[in-house]
Amino acid sequence: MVVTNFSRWALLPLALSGLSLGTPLEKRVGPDDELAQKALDNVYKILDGTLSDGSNHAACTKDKLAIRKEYGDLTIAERNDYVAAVKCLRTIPSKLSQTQYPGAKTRYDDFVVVHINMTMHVHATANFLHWHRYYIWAYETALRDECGYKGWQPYWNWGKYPDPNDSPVFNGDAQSLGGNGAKVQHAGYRLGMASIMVPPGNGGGCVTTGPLGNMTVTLGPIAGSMDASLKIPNNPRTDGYGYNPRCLRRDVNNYFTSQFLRPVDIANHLKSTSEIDPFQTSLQTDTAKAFSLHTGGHYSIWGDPGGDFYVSPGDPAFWVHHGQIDRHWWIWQNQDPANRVQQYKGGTIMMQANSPPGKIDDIQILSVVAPGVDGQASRNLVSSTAGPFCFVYE
Ligand SMILES: *[C@@H]1O[C@H](CO)[C@@H](O)[C@H](O)[C@H]1NC(C)=O
Ligand SMILES: *[C@@H]1O[C@H](CO)[C@@H](O)[C@H](O)[C@H]1NC(C)=O
Ligand SMILES: [Cu+2]
Repeated sequence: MVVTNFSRWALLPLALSGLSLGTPLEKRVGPDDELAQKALDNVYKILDGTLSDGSNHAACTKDKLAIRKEYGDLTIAERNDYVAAVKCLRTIPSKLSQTQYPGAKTRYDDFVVVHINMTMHVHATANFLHWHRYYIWAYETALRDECGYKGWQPYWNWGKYPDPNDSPVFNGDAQSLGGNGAKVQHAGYRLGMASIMVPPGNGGGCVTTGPLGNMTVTLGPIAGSMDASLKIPNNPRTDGYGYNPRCLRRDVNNYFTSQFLRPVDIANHLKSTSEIDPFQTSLQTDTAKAFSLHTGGHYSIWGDPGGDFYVSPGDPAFWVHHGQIDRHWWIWQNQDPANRVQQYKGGTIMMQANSPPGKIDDIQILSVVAPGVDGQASRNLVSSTAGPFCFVYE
C-alpha cells in the first residue's frame, strides 16, 4: 500500500509536465491519505490480534480479506469486469411482486426498491452508517454471486478529482460508469436546509456515453430535484413503485469538489470529533454556509434519479459514492478502534426527534436483496472485519 502510493505520487511531476501515463496521476494527494493509512494499519493489527475493536474476528482471516479500492486504482480489466457485472444485474429478473412493485423489473431494481422502502429509517438516524454498509455489501455480494464478478466493490474518493467529469468514474470512456448527461438548459437547485442555490452544471440531460449510456430508469421519481421544465415524467403511482421508463440523467459538476469535498475538507471532518453522534450528523447535515460530504457527493452526480433522496441508488454511480461514505466512516472508526467501532447513537425514524433510540441489538433488514438469511443485528455491522464482513479499504 505505502509502496504503491509512493510510486504513484513520485510520478506526479511527470504528469504535470504533460506526459500522459494513465488516469491515477491526476489524483489530488492530501491529509486524508495519512488517516486512511493509519486506519488500514490498525485493521491489520486487529486481524493480527494485537488491537481490539470490540468485535469477534474469528471468521475473518487475512486470506479471506476483500480489498476495496478507489475506482481509478482498478486496472482497466477490473473496471471492465465491474461494469459488466453491473450490467448483468440489470438483466436478471426481479424477485419482487410485480403487483406491489411494477417498476421493479430487474435485480438491480430490487436494490432501488429496498432503499426507497427504508429511506425514512436509514438516513439521519442511528442506522445510517451501518445499514448502508450492509446494503453496499449486499450489492457487492449480488455482483459476485449472481453475476460472476470476481472483484470487490470500488469507491469514488471525491477529493481525488478536482472535477469528477475528468475522473475514471464519470469520464464517459468504455470503463467508466457513464459520462455526464447531455448539456441542457436547466435551473439550479436550493438544497434542503442550506440557503445556497446550487448552480446548474454542464449536464442535466440524458447520459449517452460510456457503457451505461442510454440506460433506462424505471422507479420513481419521488423527491426529484431537477427543473420542472425538463418534464421528467411523474411516476404513475404515488409511492413511486410504478413503472416509469425514462433516461438516466446526470449533471456531474465540480461545484462541491472545488470547495466542500477537497482532501482537506475530508480530513478536517475526520478529525473534527471522536463521538459518533456529531460525526454522523455533520456528515449528513448542510449548514447555511457549507454542504456536507454526503450531500456533496450525491449532488456532484445529481440528475434523475441521482438527485432523488429516495431513488438515488437507481444511478449506478450511487454505489461508488456510498462506498466512499462507508470508507470515510471506516477511516474515522479505525483511528481509534477500541473507542470508536462500537459507538452507536441516534433515533430510528428520520425527522422524528421522539422516535425510539436505536439499539445495538436492533435488526437491520434488506428484504429480497439480503445475501442469505435477511436481518443482521446492528452490532454485527459496525466492524468491517466481523459479522458478515471481511474487508478493508486501500
Ligand atoms: C419494507 O419495509 C418493511 C419494514 O419497514 C419490511 O417488512 C419489508 O420487508 C420491506 N420491503 C421491501 C421490499 O424492502
Ligand atoms: C445512445 O444513443 C445515441 C442516440 O441514438 C447514440 O448516438 C449513442 O451512441 C448511444 N450511446 C451508447 C453508449 O449506446
Ligand atoms: Cu441512502
